[in-house]
Amino acid sequence: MQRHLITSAIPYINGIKHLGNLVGSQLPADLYARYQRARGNEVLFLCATDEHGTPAELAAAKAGKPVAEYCAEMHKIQAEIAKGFRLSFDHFGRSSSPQNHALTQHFAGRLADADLIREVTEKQVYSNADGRFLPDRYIEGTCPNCGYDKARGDQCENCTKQLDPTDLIEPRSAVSGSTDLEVRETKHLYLRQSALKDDLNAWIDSKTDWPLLTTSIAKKWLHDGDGLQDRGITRDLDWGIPVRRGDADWPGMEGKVFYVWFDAPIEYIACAGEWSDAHGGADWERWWRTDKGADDVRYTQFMGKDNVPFHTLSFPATILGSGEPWKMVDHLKSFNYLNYDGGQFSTSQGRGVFMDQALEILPADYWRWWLLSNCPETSDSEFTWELFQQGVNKDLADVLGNFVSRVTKFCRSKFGEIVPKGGVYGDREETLIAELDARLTRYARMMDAMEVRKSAQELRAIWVAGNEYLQAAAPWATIKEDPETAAMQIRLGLNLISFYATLSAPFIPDAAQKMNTALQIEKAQWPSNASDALDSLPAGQSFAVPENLFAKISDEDRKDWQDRFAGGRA
Ligand code: B3M
Ligand code: ZN
Repeated sequence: MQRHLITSAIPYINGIKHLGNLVGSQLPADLYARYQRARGNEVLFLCATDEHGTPAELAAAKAGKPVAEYCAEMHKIQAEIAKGFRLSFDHFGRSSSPQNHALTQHFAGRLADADLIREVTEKQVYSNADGRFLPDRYIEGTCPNCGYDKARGDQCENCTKQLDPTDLIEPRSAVSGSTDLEVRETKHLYLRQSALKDDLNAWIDSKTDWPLLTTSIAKKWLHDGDGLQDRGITRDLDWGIPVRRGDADWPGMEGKVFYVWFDAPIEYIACAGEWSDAHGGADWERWWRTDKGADDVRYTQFMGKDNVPFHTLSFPATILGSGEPWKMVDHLKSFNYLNYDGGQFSTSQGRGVFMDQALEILPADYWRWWLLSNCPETSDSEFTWELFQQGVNKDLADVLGNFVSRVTKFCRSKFGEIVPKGGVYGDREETLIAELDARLTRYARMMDAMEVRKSAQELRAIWVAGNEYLQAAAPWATIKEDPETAAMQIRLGLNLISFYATLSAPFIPDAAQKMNTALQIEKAQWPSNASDALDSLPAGQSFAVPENLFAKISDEDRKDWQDRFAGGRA
């Protein structure tokens, strides 16, 4: 049995996420976690809300609430929506947890002891119009690297370069738009990433099986231009993790907090502690400390491409610099962007479909299937209502749903709600089984490799093979001459439903559950081969015709939704 530690990038607390966020990290991470569990492996799947930084402060101010209260409420809302999408986290934590406070301060202390932190008196942008220091994200301007004119002070969205606000050309306040900015002096801590450059380089070089998207971004920021820069890891904010050196005060750092990107990835570890506290003190160190059993853990991270530099450079620098035996990521799966109807999804502009709205109009499986089978894996991809309607209607309703309904209803009308016996499988069945065997192997290989789209293609092909078999075998015709053979064909069909339920569950868990319930299967086993799997339902076992698994999306619905979402969210 393998052990898999799986984390998804932790979503910001400042609002409900859109479908582009979902498909870039949490959803594929869930697919992988469900698959690994189905293979009988031990899994710890963690996610959390990312609660610090200016986005949280400003969102709370906008909502007219104290920031702690706002975060607690939004965490509950995000957790509820995650459940709605069937995201099967073992724990959905909070980066503001006491565990993360302690661990973040611990790491800072270790880094300081290793002489990897320096104090810098620095100039910071102060907005006279807004009467405050402007956090990095709230300064906009032109990217010095690529010329994009809406680059933020922490990072350019367009070219992914990590920036400092003073790098921006023609900076302005994103709060008020004011250009009346001045630079004032204040003291901050810097993580000396540059001192770790060789270690980071060697570590990244050892990751020969990483996707190109991941390594190319990492290598770019390691070597391009002036290379790896030291990063400021403190901010002048009220809300956040107070700057301390382990358990001790940090003279001169009073009133400052750690930068959100310093403590957010540490929450991956702290979250395991939260999980443990919520589960009767389960041993979390065997997942995270290589000196305490985590050396045989395989750790996979999922995230959008804009998060890659923080996970390939900054966070590894924190871990390597601590000199402690923490588990480091083995595989980093990153995604491009999903676009919305000819433009970008945008939280700030309310453009696109948001997770809560999606669940109001259709159940989770519809979204899970479409998003995963069209995920922005090797390039950006696009959501349009037409494509969504086509994908759902064809794959889920016409192919899978229709198969299940035809087989079970035909059986009920001719043989009753009992698995019929019939004769032994013939040539047509053996040909199908051989095809399914090859596809099963390939499907598992693609799922192991986290090739999401290819896995979806293979699963679809497995559904199609059953449909084609049914069409060719035509039990409704066979039964007139040869009821024995028709019974055998239907027995194969019922077995196929059980096969589909197991293989499809990582993508569409609710539909899989309905299929299993209909067939009275309590605990599905991952099939070791198609031949055994298609001969597993005992003749004579009763079943119940399930309600229709998927309804088609009508043109009328599609148009309604198109209009409803065209205006953006308030
Ligand atoms: N919250 C950004 C994002 O949601 C950030 C990820 C943190 S992962 C440690 O895209
Ligand atoms: Zn840029």
